Amino acid sequence: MNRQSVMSISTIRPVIAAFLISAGIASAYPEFQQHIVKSTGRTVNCAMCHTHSDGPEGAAPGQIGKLTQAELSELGRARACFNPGGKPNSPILNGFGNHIIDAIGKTRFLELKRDPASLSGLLPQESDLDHDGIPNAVELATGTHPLIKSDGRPWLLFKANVAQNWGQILLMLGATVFGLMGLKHLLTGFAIATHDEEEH
Ligand SMILES: [Ca+2]
Repeated sequence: MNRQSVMSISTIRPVIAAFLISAGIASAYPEFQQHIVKSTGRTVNCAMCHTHSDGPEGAAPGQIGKLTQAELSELGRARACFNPGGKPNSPILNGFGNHIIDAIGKTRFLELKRDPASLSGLLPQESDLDHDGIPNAVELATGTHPLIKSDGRPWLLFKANVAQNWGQILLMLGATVFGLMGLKHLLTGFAIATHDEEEH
């Protein structure tokens, strides 16, 4: 790539970014964040779905003003994922944000701005991106982060841990019960032996 090409890309990139921002194309959708905060009482920022915690607008890494030409192309492709199954890879969205658009499509997502409470019910109910045992849809509804394994409602994490490790838990319980039974028999045998010695 020659110097002229580099200069032309660096010249065009802010223009494209400014256009996307001014057109509302790169904007976050606060309706969803506001609903989660209101319904769960938890503090949730843009990082639940976006690459940057302050949202897509700005010039920091992960924000629209910092995107490379290739990332702008990916953003454009992601924007066109109006129907489910488009496999978007938007650079301003994180794995969960892209998962949402892939699952329900951009058109349905935008419709849900008027009914953000319905979003969790439309996501794949079994999908669990961080493998903590709590499905993404439940994490969204309870205000925890679907990509952070350690972030989950304690009771839900406890239930998920029990469900994932019930085999080991049964083995430990069994070993404990048999251990106590063995100790009981040992003590009983010791008591009998002691009693016999005293009689003789
Ligand atoms: Ca999870």
